[in-house]
Amino acid sequence: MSEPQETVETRGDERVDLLKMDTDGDGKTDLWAADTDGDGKPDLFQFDTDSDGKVNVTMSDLDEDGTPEQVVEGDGGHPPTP
Ligand SMILES: [Ca+2]
Ligand SMILES: [Ca+2]
Ligand SMILES: [Ca+2]
Repeated sequence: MSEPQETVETRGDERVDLLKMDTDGDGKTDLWAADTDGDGKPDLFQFDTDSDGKVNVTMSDLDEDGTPEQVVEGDGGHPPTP
């Protein structure tokens, strides 16, 4: 019943969440900014737009220029750690 999941490329495999935010104040994280290659700069961004705890939009900024190269629906194969 789940739709085929698009995956995004990331710079590395070592996900570290640099930023987690609860933008709507319901107590659940809905914005993640993660560093996947250990250089301390975020390159994976995820948004839970309907606050159900599951990521709706994933963006990967492969060259870290601030503009995401890949944008997919869902978690892009990179579910956030709870
Ligand atoms: Ca929230
Ligand atoms: Ca990085
Ligand atoms: Ca969601």
